[in-house]
Amino acid sequence: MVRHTATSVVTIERFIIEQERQFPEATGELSGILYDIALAAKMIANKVRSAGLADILGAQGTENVQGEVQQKLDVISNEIIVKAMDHGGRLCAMASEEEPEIIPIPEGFRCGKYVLLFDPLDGSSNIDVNVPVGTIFSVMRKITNGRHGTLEDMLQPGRRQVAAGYVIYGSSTMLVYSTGQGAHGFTLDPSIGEFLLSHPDIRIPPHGKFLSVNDSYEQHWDENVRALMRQYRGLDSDRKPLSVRYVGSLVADFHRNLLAGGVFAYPAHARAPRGKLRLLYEANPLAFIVEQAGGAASDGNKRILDIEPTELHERTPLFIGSKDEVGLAAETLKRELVSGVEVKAPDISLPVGR
Ligand code: FBP
Repeated sequence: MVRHTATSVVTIERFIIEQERQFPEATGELSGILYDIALAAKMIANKVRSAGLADILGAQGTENVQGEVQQKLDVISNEIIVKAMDHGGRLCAMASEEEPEIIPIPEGFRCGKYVLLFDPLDGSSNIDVNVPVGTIFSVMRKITNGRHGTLEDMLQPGRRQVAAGYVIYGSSTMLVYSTGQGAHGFTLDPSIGEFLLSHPDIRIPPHGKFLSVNDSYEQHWDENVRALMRQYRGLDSDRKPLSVRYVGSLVADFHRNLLAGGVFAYPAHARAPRGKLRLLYEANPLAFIVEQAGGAASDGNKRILDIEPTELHERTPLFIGSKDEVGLAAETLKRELVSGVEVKAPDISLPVGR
């Protein structure tokens, strides 16, 4: 495999082909899916960039299956991805945060051997205030017989992903993805409309600098979570305090911590007993990326990628980022704490990222 540097002028298409060449049995279908996602990302970036000028800011006036108000750009991004992906003959079904049910491949289009799960525009409630938003995607191999993909094909544990990634629409537009051969970042050069390799083989620092958490939920957290947050802040321990950074856009918070080191935490709490973030198209793809970059992801009790999904839109608590801080989360949250005193400490080993 050619070792590129950040200065090599390498388009994402060329990089995908070079990675594919390492698998003589590859058919090119997965590469085709990644091309189409890159194309959809360019189209969404164009909409997001000009959102303030075109009448596409604000709410659509509808709610999605999560009971969230859909932003106009949520609906537009969802349509762009479905239209970019449904006719390539590589997918047999899709699932989106914005759609209650599985999205079938229309009759008349060939069905392929993969399924795509995606969050078309993560953090969309931030669009109107010009805060970075993102697209998150996950690709799984079809496991059922028959032409069309089914719920069973979607409900696979994250460790079975064959590719995953995200796009961040921030000061620049970046696409970060992995097919299990490291995590690589590409920056969109708007002057030529190409994603160029800018961050080859991303490695997340093992010890974090930043803590991303919405602590307005502190009153609803249980004692373990409070104990964990105190440690992240360097209280009750000799740990160096983490600096708090919270944008409220998962992709933006995750991306910062991936490059600079840190932990994003969205614990379960009394009002959200299963957390807020969705397992299949938010936690799983980002967990795949962070492990490929040497980090870790846990729900506080289990490795995210080992969770066996049971519902299409199920939620999960999420602790993701630098290995040391995620390890501390698993260690602290597994402790039995009775009125602040530890009563039992189980074995907490987390698998080491790539
Ligand atoms: P969606 O916009 O895709 O529903 O994402 C959920 C999200 O906005 C994340 O991006 C973000 O991390 C989180 O919710 C913020 O939640 P809260 O407002 O409770 O802190």
